[in-house]
Amino acid sequence: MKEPGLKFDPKRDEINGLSEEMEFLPASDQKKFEKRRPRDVMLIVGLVIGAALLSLMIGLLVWHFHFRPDNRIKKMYNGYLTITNKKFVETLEDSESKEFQALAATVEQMLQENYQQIDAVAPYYVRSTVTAFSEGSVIAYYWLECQVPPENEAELDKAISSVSMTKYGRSSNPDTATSLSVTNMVVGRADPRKVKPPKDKSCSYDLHAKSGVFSIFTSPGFPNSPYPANSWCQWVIRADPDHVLELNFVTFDLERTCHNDFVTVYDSLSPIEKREITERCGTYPPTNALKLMSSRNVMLVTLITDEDENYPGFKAEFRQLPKKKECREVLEGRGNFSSPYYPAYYPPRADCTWILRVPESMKVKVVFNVFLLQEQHDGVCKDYVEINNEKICKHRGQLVRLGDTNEMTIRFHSDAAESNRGFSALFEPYDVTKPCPNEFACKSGRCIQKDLACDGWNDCGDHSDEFKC
Ligand SMILES: [Ca+2]
Ligand SMILES: [Ca+2]
Ligand SMILES: [Ca+2]
Repeated sequence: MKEPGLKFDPKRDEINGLSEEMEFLPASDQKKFEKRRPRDVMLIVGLVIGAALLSLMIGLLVWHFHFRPDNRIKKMYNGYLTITNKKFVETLEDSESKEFQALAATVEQMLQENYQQIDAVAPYYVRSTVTAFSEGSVIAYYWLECQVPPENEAELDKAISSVSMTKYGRSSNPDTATSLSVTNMVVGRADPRKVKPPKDKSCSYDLHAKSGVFSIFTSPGFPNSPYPANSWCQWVIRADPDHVLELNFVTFDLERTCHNDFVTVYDSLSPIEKREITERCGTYPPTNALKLMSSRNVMLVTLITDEDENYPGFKAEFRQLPKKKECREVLEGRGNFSSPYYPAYYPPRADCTWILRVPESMKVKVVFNVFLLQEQHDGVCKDYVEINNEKICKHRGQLVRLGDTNEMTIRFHSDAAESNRGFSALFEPYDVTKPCPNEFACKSGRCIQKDLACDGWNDCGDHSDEFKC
């Protein structure tokens, strides 16, 4: 600014002007006067252009750093972590309590410090908000908000899902009273439709289960009016420590298209996909009621609806049951067994074993009349029944297996998300010498009518009735 300012010295100009006036008038001197003019004009024009260019440059810089259209998009993640050096107290269930707010602030600060240490996250990190706590020692559920340009989105997703806070375990706060030991961090990208502002408490309910008796809740308006359009409702359900939750939808009638209206149940207090037990829409009659189980003492139910076609909604009942310490049984002779809590959906993270024994001269034959497990992803069974070292998660029709001896071990495993109805099975002794009296014996151990053998149809399921024809 200084350089052009010097040239355009108002004082000098004034003097020039004065001298010109003093030299005035004789018309004959017009020439001299005229001679000076173009130089002044050029100077002014030059100054104006210079000033314009300068302000344009400044303007561009200001725009670049302050007003450039912000293409960053808001991205929400959610998850939970386990704090091992804090004890759960009941007041932590109430988000208005002093204890809740103090611990939430400490966790939020720890999350902020940790996320800001990660190069791939720090530029996009906005804030963390703790929404709930539950037992074990203390589990904190939270939302994580980021602002990221679309081109960096995938990279951020990857960075966040691979963060393990065990590595960044302690808050750097030197005050040991607020230092947290953190393990078991689970976090994932939130489906934008399932994001509710963390502090929004509308249509949000906190419930506590009782033992033995069922408590009830319904979708808004049920049964007098359909649920409202554009709802986002949640029910936070808790049980006592060392209990699990049973949730039954007594009535369930939602729009048929799950993309529009849906209920999601989580094995967590965060609506996190990795802990989703199931997502349902449509209708479930009482004869095929939807019954769900949690793996711990918490469950989250959400109802999300779109702008039109509102249905009656649901009525649900829930109660708490003592958590089984071990899922292992030894059964002798013949009998029935089923996935845990059948016909309720099996709980996530279940591992059960059945040892089946029949008289020594016999073999064990097991028949699954119902077999509905989470289907495999990428060729891997997430939930499965293991028989004779074979992991099975999908089977059409009756599943029959024969043991090699008079003892058979059956294992059941479910992972952390997505449950299904499970299985119902029976076992009995199988006499190798006369396996199917008056019937045809399939290789699998299944018995079929004699006239179904060699009729050109695979009745056994393993083609053994069509082999030696
Ligand atoms: Ca709808
Ligand atoms: Ca599963
Ligand atoms: Ca056949």
